[in-house]
Amino acid sequence: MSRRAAARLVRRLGPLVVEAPAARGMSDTQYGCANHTVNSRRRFHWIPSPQHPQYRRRTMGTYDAEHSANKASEVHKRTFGTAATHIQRNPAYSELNSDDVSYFKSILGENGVVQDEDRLAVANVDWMGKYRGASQLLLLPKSTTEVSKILSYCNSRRLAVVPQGGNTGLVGGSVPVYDEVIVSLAGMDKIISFDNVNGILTCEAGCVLENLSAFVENEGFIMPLDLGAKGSCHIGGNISTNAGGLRFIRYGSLHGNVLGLEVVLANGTVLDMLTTLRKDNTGYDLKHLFIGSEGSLGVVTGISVLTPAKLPSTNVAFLSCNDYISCQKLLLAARRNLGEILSAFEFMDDHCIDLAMRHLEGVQNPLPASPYKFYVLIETTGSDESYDKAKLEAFLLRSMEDGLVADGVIAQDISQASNFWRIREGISEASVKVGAVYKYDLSIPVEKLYDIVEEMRCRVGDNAEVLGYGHLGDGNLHLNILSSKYDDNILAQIEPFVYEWTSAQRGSISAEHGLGLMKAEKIHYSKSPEAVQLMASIKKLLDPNSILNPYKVLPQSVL
Ligand code: FAD
Ligand code: 2HG
Ligand code: ZN
Repeated sequence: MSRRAAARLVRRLGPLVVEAPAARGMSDTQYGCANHTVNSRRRFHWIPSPQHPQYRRRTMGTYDAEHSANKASEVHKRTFGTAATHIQRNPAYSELNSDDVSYFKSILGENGVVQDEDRLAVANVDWMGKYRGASQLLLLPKSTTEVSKILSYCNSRRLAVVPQGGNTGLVGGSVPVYDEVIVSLAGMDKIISFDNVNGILTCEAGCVLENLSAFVENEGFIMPLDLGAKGSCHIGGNISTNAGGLRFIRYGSLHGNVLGLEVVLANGTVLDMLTTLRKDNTGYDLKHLFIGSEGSLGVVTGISVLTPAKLPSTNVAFLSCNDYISCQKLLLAARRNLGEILSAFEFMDDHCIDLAMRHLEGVQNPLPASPYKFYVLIETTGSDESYDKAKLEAFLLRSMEDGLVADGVIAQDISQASNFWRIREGISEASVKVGAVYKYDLSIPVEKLYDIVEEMRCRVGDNAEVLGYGHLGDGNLHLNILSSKYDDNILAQIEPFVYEWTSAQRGSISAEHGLGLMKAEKIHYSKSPEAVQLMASIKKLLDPNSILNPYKVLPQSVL
């Protein structure tokens, strides 16, 4: 080990006061344990969403076509997501009338039927303030039976429906395009049971992820997924988007962790697949059709999910690297040397750090203002405090010695760990503060993953700022392109190039956010015509009147 490298790491390992825990509303017992090991996962924090009046005020007006979206019969020109897509309202759908509203009141009561303009305005716009519909009705069922009655009625009347969870989706899937009835699962937020021997949670679809995390942590378990939107997103929304997030590298996909689902089909049929069995090979495993189908095949009402045991020792390191090749080598080294305790490997470029420092309140760069181009957040979670910490420290020293890590710091308490995570998780939030943001969520082989960021920088020049970050351990890049307002010329620099480039690498144009409205017409960049055709057949079988989440996921031409 070079003496310089060792000296730097030791310096960084010294106390680094970011913020007193009390100042962030934490009790002393929540953090700080022997040997500086962070004993708990990072703290939850609130992510402003458009539901919040403060946020709404700020985001309104970023969408250039917003005023034209108010009449059900207009053609929408979406100039942000996909090059000037024109979407025609499908005239086969009925328009809502007063008899419909009376029927919904008869099954849901007055409180379950929302026509109030302010509440509708919130439900009609997505988290980024980018996609806006013109629904006149928001329904709030409280049970599976009520969901079933709503869908059975909508199907017979041919009223289009958009299922909505926490409305944090990033591809325009959770809001209406025209006048679709919004069916929110927010009223279905009960935990049904928890098996604390096997760690199996059964709950309703409208439970907020953060609340479920708090519940299972109290029982000595953790949710298998975690993401920056945890304070608002619902588990039903997570399943419907097959959300990946920050624990994917350790616990894998929801396809592996979800044990059972209850789903209401378009015609109101309740499909009870809410099993809690670990193994069940009786016929086709139908739940997988609904995981990631973005509300286009059915409404998820109940979930059973496997929760891993909560382990006592967590460590978080924030590191800088001089170049992207070092990040790649570090990932390989982390897999080899941290193996069983590695629980996150996230990367950000220097543009992300600058943005986070500019827009996230109370956040500090753990490393001195530096010329470094890349930053990596590594988390380990294990069962032996001293062993885990020693292992991480040895790994970091070796990585510095090998020149993979330029500088780094290990969190000394939960407040510091929380600050490190806040930077990574807050990039998305910071990105929407700039004005306009074009978001791409790509799966690309790790060795090529940063090439597109650099190419995109050359393409857009000074017209926009390009950020590259994401779940490096999963080969998932978040490419964000920021400008002060949505602009067709910028969009023309980005699309279709970004899709063509990704397709040429045999990557995916949606690693984890889904296709929604933004990429419904782009699926062919990642799927063969035969696969798309089979998807269309499944859609027609399960939803022959196409009432569920129209204009989303699949191209109009195949439906
Ligand atoms: P919504 O946004 O309400 O809906 C998303 C889609 O699912 C829509 O198509 C909707 O129709 C459908 N849907 C919702 N509920 C149901 C239901 N019960 N039945 C049928 N269909 C339904 N995603 C990741 O994968 N990884 C991340 O790390 C990540 N981080 C994020 C961080 C931030 C700050 C934000 C704003 C978003 C992030 N996302 C991430 C996007 C992600 O898709 C969502 O946050 C989340 O999974 C969506 O849940 P939701 O309840 O908000 O669903
Ligand atoms: C994340 O990993 C999310 O932070 C959001 O998936 C990414 O906003 C984005 O582009
Ligand atoms: Zn992500």
